[in-house]
Amino acid sequence: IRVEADLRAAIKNAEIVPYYQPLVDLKTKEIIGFEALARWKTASGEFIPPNEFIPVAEEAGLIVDLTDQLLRRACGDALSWPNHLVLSFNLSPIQLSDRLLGLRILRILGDVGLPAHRIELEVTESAIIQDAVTARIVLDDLVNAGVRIALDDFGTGYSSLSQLSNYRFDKIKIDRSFVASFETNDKQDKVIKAIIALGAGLGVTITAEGIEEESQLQRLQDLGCDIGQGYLLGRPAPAESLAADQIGTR
Ligand code: G
Ligand code: G
Ligand code: MN
Ligand code: NA
Repeated sequence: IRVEADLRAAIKNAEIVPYYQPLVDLKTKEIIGFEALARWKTASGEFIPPNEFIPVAEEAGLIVDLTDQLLRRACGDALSWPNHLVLSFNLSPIQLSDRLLGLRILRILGDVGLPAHRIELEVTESAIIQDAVTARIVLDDLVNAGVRIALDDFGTGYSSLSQLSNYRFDKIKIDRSFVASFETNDKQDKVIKAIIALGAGLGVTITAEGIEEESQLQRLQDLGCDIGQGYLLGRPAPAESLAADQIGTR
């Protein structure tokens, strides 16, 4: 556990940066965008994962500054990509109970000059349930401006299908725990199949996370899953190492 002072310094020195993992269209195999994943590289070269420092940032009241910095940087990086590529950015549950969040995000987009339709925000169901009134205000601000919303980690936690009919999501991301076990578990396969059917019925794009094996990719393609993400398709990488063939037109 890092102390608040370390984190404060890391933010001040911009030691926490977004890495990018490709999101791939499973029909065409084209990259359609990247998910930004925060990475803290300390002066000693050690990597601290977001699961460790995001909660500390939230408790120490540093999440607003950290998010501001990461989002500005990610939007700046996305500006240098071809226009059709989308930037996907994670929001943690506590952030959705801040009713100024939407306006702050829109201000950053405006400052950087990234059009709202090029960004997608990943939220979880539990985040929406925690403070439903505020979450709706925030999401409305964003959606009205043209930002897209993805429901992340779908199927885990206190998931409630009511969120799907209460709010208009553009995308559902099937949690990687389903993908990890679905070939060896026939019921899991049926669950994934049902989620894909749900997406088709609602007109919502389905992304499968955590694809590590060729056989998983093949099965997801057979089931008609729209988008894939995972180590097999590409690991999270720093902006400067996104290869020209990744962000170029292929
Ligand atoms: O990249 P990794 O699998 O270690 O990410 C772990 C968790 O941290 C994931 O749940 C991811 O959504 C979250 N995360 C990654 N980057 C960010 C970020 O910039 N902001 C927030 N709030 N969460 C993030
Ligand atoms: O909660 P969220 O879906 O935002 O977190 C995504 C996390 O999953 C990131 O920490 C990312 O590094 C991780 N991840 C991405 N692809 C794979 C994969 O193929 N296998 C595993 N185990 N983790 C992955
Ligand atoms: Mn995510
Ligand atoms: Na997820």
